[in-house]
Amino acid sequence: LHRRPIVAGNWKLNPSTRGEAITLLKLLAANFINHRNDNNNYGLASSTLPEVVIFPPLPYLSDAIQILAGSGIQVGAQTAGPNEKGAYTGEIAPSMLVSSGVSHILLGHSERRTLFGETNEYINMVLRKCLDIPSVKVILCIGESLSEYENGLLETVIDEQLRGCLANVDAKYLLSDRIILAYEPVWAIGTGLTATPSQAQYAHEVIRASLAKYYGSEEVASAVRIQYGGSVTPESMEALMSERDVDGALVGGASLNADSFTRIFDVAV
Ligand code: G2H
Repeated sequence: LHRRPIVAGNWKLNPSTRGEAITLLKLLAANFINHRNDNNNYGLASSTLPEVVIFPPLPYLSDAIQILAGSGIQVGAQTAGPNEKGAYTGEIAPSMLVSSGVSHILLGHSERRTLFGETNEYINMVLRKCLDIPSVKVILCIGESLSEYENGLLETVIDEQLRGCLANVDAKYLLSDRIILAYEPVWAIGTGLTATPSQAQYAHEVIRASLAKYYGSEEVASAVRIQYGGSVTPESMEALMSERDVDGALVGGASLNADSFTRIFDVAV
């Protein structure tokens, strides 16, 4: 079974100014346009290349969409809320993002869970709103904390997160690639501690086993793409990608440097 690799850059709350964002976007666009030309020269069709998405802060989305047009890099939003319109000051609706040109929405990142109180139930509510909109893809993040990991709770936590976030979500959304999962062990995020490739592989197997049980379908479990996230660098990417159940990476820190992000993509090609 072939699952197309997916490499995503999560800029988080960076960079501080629009000027810096535009500089980074232009560097990315130049790198990827060159790459596409090289790959075309090697006879690689763009549909066989890994999917690439970047998630800049909301104020930079329209610059990103404009500057990256034609580069093959798609643009996503780092979060969204569960409401569609009305008196919800400060909120952002999934439909607003999609009608502004966003192709992917990141949900349930551990920073949203731990710093902003997002629960599995809340994430499930937003996820279902996103799935009502045709075509937008959701990258759903899950992963255990250090104390959960040390207490042998990885399997339990992953199962609970999947059941909670995917409650009343039809298997068709996983089969049709509208939902991509990102496994991010919280202890490896921004800490420089990457999970070893075999730790990542094991967790991805646990995720597929949970999905198979929950949906009663091996097909669902093997169709869904699972990215690894947590201090991924060009150096750590190769061994991670060689694991059978690792289908790409969700990259934070290293996505803020155009050359590092391009090198990470290259490993996934
Ligand atoms: C994990 C990851 C991207 P980093 O949060 O989502 O960030 O690569 O900086 O650990």
